[in-house]
Amino acid sequence: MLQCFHVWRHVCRIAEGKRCWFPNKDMAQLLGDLRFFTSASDVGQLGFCHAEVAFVGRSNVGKSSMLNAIAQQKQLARVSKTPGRTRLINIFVTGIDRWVVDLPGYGFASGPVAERLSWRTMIEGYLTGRKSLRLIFILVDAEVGPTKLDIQMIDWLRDMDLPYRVVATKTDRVKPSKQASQRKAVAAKLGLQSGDIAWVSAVKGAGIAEFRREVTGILES
Ligand SMILES: Nc1nc2c(ncn2[C@@H]2O[C@H](COP(=O)(O)OP(=O)(O)O)[C@@H](O)[C@H]2O)c(=O)[nH]1
Ligand SMILES: [Mg+2]
Repeated sequence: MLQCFHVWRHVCRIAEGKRCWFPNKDMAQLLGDLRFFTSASDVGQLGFCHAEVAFVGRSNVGKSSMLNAIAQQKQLARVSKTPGRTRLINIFVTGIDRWVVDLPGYGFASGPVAERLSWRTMIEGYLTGRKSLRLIFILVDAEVGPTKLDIQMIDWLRDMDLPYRVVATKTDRVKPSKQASQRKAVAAKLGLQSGDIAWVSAVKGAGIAEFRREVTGILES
């Protein structure tokens, strides 16, 4: 009986014109099923997908930890730590064609100028070159607040009219008594309200369930 219900809902969704490859009961598992798909250095190497979200932020901001937390897998983003892959666009896939894209971190101090330029070309090419890119999550450190490079990146996203959302990471490092005021301060530095930014800790799990739902919702659409 339950199975019939799921099949019926699935058929209805297709009839509504929403491309949906999974029966509804599997939707909750969407991020849990994430697996490494491929790496690329040029947006032109990437094929079609239905929907993708990207994660960007400075090196060490907690991107890999965040990916592992939302996938509820300990080692998923380890892949991107393989030498040679850390400065590439890393694609994780779930379902048939829903992607979570891990972009190389910025702000590595001592890289040669040519390397930094090629990083910029690669990232900007990717961020402006994907029709299926629904949202860019830009991670900032909750305790440190947005750095100069974070602000540059956000200004650029705004100039390019790209859809983004700020995610403050490592919120466990902010004292409980300062959580609300620090969230407000981080948001204000970017001209935003507290509620406009996600506030999460991959280590303590705070805010992760909510953030997971947010990412799942985007990939499902
Ligand atoms: N306290 C705390 N540390 C974190 C958190 N997330 C990541 N870290 C630490 O920050 C460092 C960099 O994390 P990583 O995920 O590799 O950052 P990435 O370079 O942006 O991928 C590691 O030592 C992590 O253990 C968090 O939520 N809380
Ligand atoms: Mg990483």
